[in-house]
Amino acid sequence: MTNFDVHLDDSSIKDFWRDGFVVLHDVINPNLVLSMEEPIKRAVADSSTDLSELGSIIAPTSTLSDPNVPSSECSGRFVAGTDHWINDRDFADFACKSVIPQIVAQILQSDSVWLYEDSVLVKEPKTAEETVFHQDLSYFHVSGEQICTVWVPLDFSSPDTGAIRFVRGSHKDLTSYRPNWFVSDEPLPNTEGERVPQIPSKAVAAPTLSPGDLTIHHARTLHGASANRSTDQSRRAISIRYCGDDARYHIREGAPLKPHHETVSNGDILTHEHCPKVWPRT
Ligand SMILES: O=C(O)CCC(=O)C(=O)O
Repeated sequence: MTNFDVHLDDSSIKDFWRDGFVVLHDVINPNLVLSMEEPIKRAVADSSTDLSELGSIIAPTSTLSDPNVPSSECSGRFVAGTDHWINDRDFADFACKSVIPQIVAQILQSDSVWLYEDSVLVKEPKTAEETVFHQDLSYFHVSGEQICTVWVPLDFSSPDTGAIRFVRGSHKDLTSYRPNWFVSDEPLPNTEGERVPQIPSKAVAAPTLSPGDLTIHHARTLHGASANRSTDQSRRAISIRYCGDDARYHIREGAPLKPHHETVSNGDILTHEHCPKVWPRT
């Protein structure tokens, strides 16, 4: 029997499987979360050169600001990148050695957990771009039920300041939705599936979060995030994607590939060094 430092109650596990997401308040030491401020600054400083190499699919924000909002009120950038853990020890420790993998093992009800990727997602103050609704699974070259994303905010985040939001129960819909450009609902070229439909606002849950809280959503759950209307507060988040026992490689036409995906076949278990086992701890 694996020993857990953090014991989640059954209701959190039930919430995840019923709603497709769970909100966990005060589950991780806020000082640990805030210790990622400097690594995030490094990642953002590198982003002008690294985004394309890292396979970011964020479209350039300058072309996307809401035409109905005066430009003085939408001067912020939405900066994002992926796979920071591969070259930065702080990100690797956070994704692989913190309390997060064991929380994920409990939520996914999985004996083992593998890291799929991490990402940094910063919406500066006055960022007009919303993160449009999408389904993570359509970007991932894996399939299975035990696949999730953990979203860890470094700032207070509310619907006014760029909080993540979820379409309750949407993980039960087995439709494959085409991946989009994240800030535009235009699907990525050559991808398979349906376009993400219009989402009625009453289906959306938008939690308010502080450092120390996190959310976990199922890879099929439709989700997005609001604009950051704050004039002085960034919305910084680290998002980490994990797989459990039943996940297998499944290459999806048109979705961004990582180099090691060229070396795997559909149905393979996740054994690659760029998809390391992070739970149980070795
Ligand atoms: O932080 C955001 O704006 C969106 C996050 C997201 O969609 C994700 O982490 O899967």
